[in-house]
Amino acid sequence: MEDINIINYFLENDIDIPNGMSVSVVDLPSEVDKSFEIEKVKQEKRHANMKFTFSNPNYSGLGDKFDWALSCIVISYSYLLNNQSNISYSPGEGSIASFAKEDYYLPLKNFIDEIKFHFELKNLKTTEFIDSPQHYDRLFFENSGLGWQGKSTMMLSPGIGPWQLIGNIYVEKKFSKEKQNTYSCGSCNLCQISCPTGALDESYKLDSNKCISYWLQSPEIIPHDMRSKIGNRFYGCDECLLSCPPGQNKNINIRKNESVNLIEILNTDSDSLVEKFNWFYIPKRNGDYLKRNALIALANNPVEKSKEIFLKMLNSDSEMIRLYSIWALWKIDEFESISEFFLIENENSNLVLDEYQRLNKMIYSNK
Ligand code: B12
Ligand code: SF4
Ligand code: SF4
Repeated sequence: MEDINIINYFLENDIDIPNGMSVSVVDLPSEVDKSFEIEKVKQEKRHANMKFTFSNPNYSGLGDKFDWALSCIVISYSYLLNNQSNISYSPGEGSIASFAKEDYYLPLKNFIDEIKFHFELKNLKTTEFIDSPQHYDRLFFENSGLGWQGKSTMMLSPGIGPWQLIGNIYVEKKFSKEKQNTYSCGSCNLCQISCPTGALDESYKLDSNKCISYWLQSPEIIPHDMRSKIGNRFYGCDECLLSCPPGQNKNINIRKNESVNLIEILNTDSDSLVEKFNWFYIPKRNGDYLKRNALIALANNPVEKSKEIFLKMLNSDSEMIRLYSIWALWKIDEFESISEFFLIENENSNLVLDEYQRLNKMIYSNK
């Protein structure tokens, strides 16, 4: 019997493909193996010490993970469905990248669960991966015919561009092969020249040490030059996506990004922030990291009340918050007000003291 096409199979089995989802499939075994490439990023230290897929590249990058798997269904979710009017930002507003405006992984997970359930009823094995450290989600995207890898490293599809999240489900069933495509970015390099930090200077290679999206999720101390480049971003960065021509039809009328009131964020307790943004990747599930992001974004896009709130945050129990409050006051030219409200002699954290002394030195060496 001839293998069936995946879309026809879904139709015949009453599996509805929800709006925004694209489905394709690759035949297994595939001989696709990206372990070397992931390991190379690690060797070249472009992974900024992240764990994720870098913890075990030999496994995460391997296409033929399961002896029993005959196909891998690749599903992508184009999350920009509702066109909304564009906004530009007012002082005090921080931006959230479009993929994190709400938990867009949820519809993808739900659809994958439905497919999994269907195969389980037929006693066929399945294993799914969505944003897991165990699996490089872009692995089969090109082979499945859904699109191509752009110079921004994003997987792009015609009419959707980079605005999609990817999941995979390995199944113990064969389908007919999908058509291969020869899409490419051609001579375009708009993502490279619109990246505010130079993280994409080398085509198809991201240097995470320079990526704003990485730093806003990182538990490390954010370098000074990066803090300014973060601008008013509170979570995620969309610059290399917004500039990408194949995604422009999605761009033109969409609300550019979601915004948050940064002062409100700073006045909210850290646990409530983790609850409010529970779909974000937040190091150690500690909401102070979101306050750190808000301090940086507000210092870069201040309102009149910024000074007042930064001074208030100097009394925080968290050394991280005190450190960034000192920087924030320096950034809005209010460094000198620190000594009026804060006894630096009583500071017991060396990290905070170092930050204060470094900025102090910079001010005096510039005078
Ligand atoms: C770690 C991680 C990050 C890191 C590092 C990103 C990166 N590019 O590696 C950080 C925190 C910076 C990040 C940011 C973002 N991420 Co992220 N992230 C991941 C994660 C967990 C692992 C990625 C990984 O393994 N990278 C390893 C390196 C080796 O992969 P790579 O960059 O694709 O490398 C390939 C190319 O360099 C290629 N290559 C090398 N040379 C050449 C030459 C040519 C000619 C060609 C064609 C290719 C090529 O070979 C390599 C292997 O294939 C995945 C989820 C997952 N489990 O897979 C999500 C994932 C990649 N992220 C995703 C998203 C949405 C984002 C953001 C858009 C979020 C945002 N708005 O802030 C940004 C985009 C930044 C960017 N330009 O990539 C989506 C991307 C979907 C898509 N359409 O591609 C994923 C797949 C999550 C998901 N399940 O949907 N992310
Ligand atoms: S997410 Fe932002 S900082 Fe990172 S590569 Fe894209 S444009 Fe550059
Ligand atoms: S902006 Fe241009 S070069 Fe960059 S990923 Fe999109 S099409 Fe490719």
